[in-house]
Amino acid sequence: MMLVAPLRFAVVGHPNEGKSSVVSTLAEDDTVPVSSLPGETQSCQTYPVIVDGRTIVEFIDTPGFQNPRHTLAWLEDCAADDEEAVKAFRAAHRNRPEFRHEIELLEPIEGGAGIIYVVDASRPLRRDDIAEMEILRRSGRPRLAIINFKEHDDQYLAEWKGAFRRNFNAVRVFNAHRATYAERIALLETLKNIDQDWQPAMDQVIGAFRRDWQKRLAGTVDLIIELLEKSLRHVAVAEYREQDKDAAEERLKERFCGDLGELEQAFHERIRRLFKHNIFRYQPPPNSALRENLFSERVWKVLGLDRAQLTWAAALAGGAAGAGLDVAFTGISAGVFTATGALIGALTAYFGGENLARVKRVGPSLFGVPLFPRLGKTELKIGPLHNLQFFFVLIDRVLIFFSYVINWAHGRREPFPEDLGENSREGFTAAWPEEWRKTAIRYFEALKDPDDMERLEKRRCEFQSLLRDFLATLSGEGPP
Ligand SMILES: Nc1nc2c(ncn2[C@@H]2O[C@H](COP(=O)(O)OP(=O)(O)OP(=O)(O)O)[C@@H](O)[C@H]2O)c(=O)[nH]1
Ligand SMILES: [Mg+2]
Repeated sequence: MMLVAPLRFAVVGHPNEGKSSVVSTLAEDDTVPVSSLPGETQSCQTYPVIVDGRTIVEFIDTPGFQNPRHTLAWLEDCAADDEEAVKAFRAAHRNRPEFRHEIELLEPIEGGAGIIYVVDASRPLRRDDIAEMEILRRSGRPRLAIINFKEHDDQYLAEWKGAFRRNFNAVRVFNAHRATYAERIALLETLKNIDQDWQPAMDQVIGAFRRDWQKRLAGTVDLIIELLEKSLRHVAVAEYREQDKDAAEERLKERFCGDLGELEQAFHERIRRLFKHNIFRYQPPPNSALRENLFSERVWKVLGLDRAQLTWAAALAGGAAGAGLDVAFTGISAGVFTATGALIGALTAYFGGENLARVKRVGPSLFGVPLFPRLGKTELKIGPLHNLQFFFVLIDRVLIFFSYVINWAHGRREPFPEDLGENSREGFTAAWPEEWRKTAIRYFEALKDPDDMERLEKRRCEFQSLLRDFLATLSGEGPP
């Protein structure tokens, strides 16, 4: 593969229009400083996109124009050609504080960077904007205008578009807060087409973005599989004295559920980091089932399979598996959750006796008979929670988390304002085609018998490939 130097794009515009937010989203870098106060960015800062240890493209954050009309007036009076005039302007104003931002922002452009001009088109066009566009046109560098709507107000859009047509090679709507992976790729495609010289390099950039994304999807699939298998195998063990039995049982149940909750959190965090969200931890929308404990009643009702599907699943599994599925089904309808909506308190009923068992006594004994029963300890074991609804709830929660992760633009620093509504079905699996649910159930059944490694491997592979396609679809990228 031919290697070319990384392309550089200077993201420029008026103060406070969202330049830094656009850089942050495009470079997937949440360290870029963004602020509601104009003047946050005072000097140029380069943010590279690194794939497999190699910088493939660089986005340069710049300070907003400070004095565009005076700058333009000087350029108009300058005898030199446009590009030379821009150079001369920088040389002549190097020590003038009132042009400090212009000197700074024009530096990467003079150095050959492409231009991405950001405007918030929800406000009217002003004389300063016209001056800024004219200055950029005179620089002679290829230029893309980005319309970053801060408010959903397009009454000035026609006016803006007219001005863009005169001064830019291309225009795109790109929202720094909401841009998805597919929209980032579409923007790169536009950049590729505004200058023929960029095409080979941009093809490499787009190819590297795509491969990197596929790698992250594959990494997510691996993490989901590991989360499911660890959760469905988890057991908790504790020792207790006979006189503390009830309290010890309660503590163990709580610990067991706590362990599973922590395990789930840890895997969600790993997925978050895979998508380069390193600093900001956004809350999911109010009413999201992700805001609630893994074992809350509402989560088990709104996520996973619905009652008809669980009955169907029981029939599908048949025989021995049916018994376990019955628990999932009747468990919920018979009010297995406590008055506070927690599953923890009611775990004994939910599991049946077999999974919450006193397994062995520890302490001195003779032919199996404890010598000092009041002094000896009993070991109590709980788990594994091999329950179909638990399996589907885990899948739904991790898929919901994934869909929030990939739709958090890195430039966005505030939480999601959307309210999902009390009874919204946020989960995905209940809407899966029947064939997919069957594949998932077959994998779940195979997990019960890990000794049959060949069967488990086969079922796991089938489920992995289903997940890979589904994640690709959720992220707007077709299957690889
Ligand atoms: N609602 C909304 N707000 C945005 C969007 N883009 C940026 N903002 C907000 O606008 C403000 C300014 O964003 P920045 O990215 O810091 O703007 P800037 O152009 O870099 O500003 P300076 O560095 O001061 O010139 C911040 O409060 C952002 O959160 C957007 O797409 N939608
Ligand atoms: Mg800024």
